Amino acid sequence: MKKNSKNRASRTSLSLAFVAAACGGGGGGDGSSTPAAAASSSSASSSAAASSAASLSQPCNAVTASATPGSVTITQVAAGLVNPWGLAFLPDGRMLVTERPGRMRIVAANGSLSSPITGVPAVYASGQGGLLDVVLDPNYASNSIIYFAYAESGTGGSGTAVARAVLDPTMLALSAVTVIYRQTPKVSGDGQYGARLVFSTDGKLFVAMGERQKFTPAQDPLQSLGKVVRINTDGSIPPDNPFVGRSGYLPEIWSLGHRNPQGMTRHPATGQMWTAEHGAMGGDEINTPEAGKNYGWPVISYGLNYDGTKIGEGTSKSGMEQPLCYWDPSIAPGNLVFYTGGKVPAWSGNLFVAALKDMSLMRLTVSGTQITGQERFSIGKRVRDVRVGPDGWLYLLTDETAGQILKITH
Ligand SMILES: [Ca+2]
Repeated sequence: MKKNSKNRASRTSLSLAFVAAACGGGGGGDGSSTPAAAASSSSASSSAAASSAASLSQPCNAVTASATPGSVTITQVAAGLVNPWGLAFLPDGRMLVTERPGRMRIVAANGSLSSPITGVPAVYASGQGGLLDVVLDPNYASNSIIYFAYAESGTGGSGTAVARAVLDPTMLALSAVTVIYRQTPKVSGDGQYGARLVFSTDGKLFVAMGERQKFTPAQDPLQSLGKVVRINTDGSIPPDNPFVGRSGYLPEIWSLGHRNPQGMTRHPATGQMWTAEHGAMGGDEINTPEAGKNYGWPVISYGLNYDGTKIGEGTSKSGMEQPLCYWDPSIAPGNLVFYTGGKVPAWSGNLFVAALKDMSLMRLTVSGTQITGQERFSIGKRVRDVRVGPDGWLYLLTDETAGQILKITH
């Protein structure tokens, strides 16, 4: 399968009309359980407000990227995956892929799928829940350890959990499966688990988790809903975490006030984590979560509730961080990654963002922690994950029941 996707440079510049029209109607979120939009978008007014105050954020697509815009080629690498969620490249070039219903498989470079890997724990496969992200240990080549996130049932409902396991040399079985982290508390419903896993340069595991559609727990420092947490690989808490020793705070918390972060990646030069999170109706965000800081949900947001009512107190508040940029209407961001592949020099250091609802791949140009432009590539399928492959090209997972791995070349 091949098709071309033209950029929208000729249509855009700074037009607010483009902001409102390009990405369809309101409604963000992830998956079929997302409520439908009940009122018209607020993009024009919130965008205008943002541009009038330098301290506020701006729409991610306020500027159209100009560096080597143009078409990309989309090639199918593999098919037959059911709602694939997370992709990790193995040292030999094969891919370890999760499917949300609870399976994990090895995908060969030629696209052939292994049988499901045995030993994966029971997952709560409902709504947005199931088997989610997977990542290799930094020393995987010598220890064969992997980590994965999933929705787990338990007292009170369900919640995000993180397990580690050894991938057998046959690549067909997990052993020594150990749950190293559980989001607390478990709650009802099947939405907004997050969850992405990324190692820091010093070997700590960052876990980005959603607020389970419960709103205020994202601000509660005694719950891990709506938080980015930082843990050791055995699940213990690093003593230099920002809230260690502070009464009334879970010691694993790195940052607070997140809604549903389903994208997280490490900046290749600075080592800082960058996240993408779903807003409600509008208000999807890119953030760079810093130790101990509060990212505002549900007190501040650039989106509206699905019934069109205002969320919290507005778009800014003292003591709460602004996103680097936001999307309104929502694109429903999946994962994101910095381009380090070297095949397209003009993409070097650009941030690529998977978009579910918008069925696209966004290329954001970046200067420091400023988003300076956006180019949109239409994929035509819900895009869950984006990674840089060992061959230097981009690889996507499509969030479909007939899900694919796609390769993006330029
Ligand atoms: Ca925020």
